[in-house]
Amino acid sequence: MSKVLIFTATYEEVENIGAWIRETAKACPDTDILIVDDSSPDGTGELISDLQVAFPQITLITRAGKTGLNTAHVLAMAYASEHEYDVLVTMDADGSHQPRQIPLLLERLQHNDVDFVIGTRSAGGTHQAKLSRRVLSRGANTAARVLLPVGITEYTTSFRAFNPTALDVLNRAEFSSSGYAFFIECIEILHRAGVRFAEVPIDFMDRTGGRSKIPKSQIFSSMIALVLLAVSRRFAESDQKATSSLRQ
Ligand SMILES: Nc1nc2c(ncn2[C@@H]2O[C@H](COP(=O)(O)OP(=O)(O)OP(=O)(O)O)[C@@H](O)[C@H]2O)c(=O)[nH]1
Ligand SMILES: [Mg+2]
Repeated sequence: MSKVLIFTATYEEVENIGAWIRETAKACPDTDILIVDDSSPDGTGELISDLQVAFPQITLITRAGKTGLNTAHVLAMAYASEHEYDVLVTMDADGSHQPRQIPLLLERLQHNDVDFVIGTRSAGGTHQAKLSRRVLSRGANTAARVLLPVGITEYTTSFRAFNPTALDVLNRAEFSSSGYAFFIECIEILHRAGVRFAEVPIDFMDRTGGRSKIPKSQIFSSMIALVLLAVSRRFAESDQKATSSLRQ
């Protein structure tokens, strides 16, 4: 039996977190849940604390203030390794990722021929969010596929499952990007380390309630970060070629 940890980060998700907890506990009973809340002013943390009575499998880590989604994910990866989980599942808590689809990712990872699984909104998955969001996701994923090909269709969504091999790689990594680009950089780091990938189709929805926390300025900064990652890959590849021709 694998020891699984399901993680989400919250900032002002009081309208969504109750449903997320109930649906996650229903989809994966007896599975531990980690939530990192950044002292949401809307009372998300207090609601999670109340729900811990009915759902004792929840660990809540409260940070002093809004510190970013990327650092919350870094914290969860370190936590999963330190507590010796066999699998870490990460996802958003706003209703975009469906807790009932967590078992799809777990089943794929349990075949043991891959170390990392990502839910894809292409290749059999669906993207049921509003048009502007679909255009944004499609644009970012197409650019990533062209600039950083790794054989998958999805780079940006945070609905993912990692085994300890993948977690070790990411826990040793030094990230250069934040925001959306952080999720692309994770894929690039895993790819360069030779980690084995798979994707499973998921159904992605618009957030159920509340509002987006990711500043729109991150769209531009993430595109720059993507280009920088692509340039760095080209340098790494030419370094490798130079080293192997010196050896011949
Ligand atoms: N702890 C923490 N969680 C965050 C932070 N920023 C975003 N989140 C959470 O990360 C998840 C994704 O953030 P969203 O605001 O939904 O970002 P998005 O999916 O790009 O935007 P939407 O279009 O509104 O869905 C949600 O569960 C947020 O509550 C943060 O700074 N700290
Ligand atoms: Mg969202």
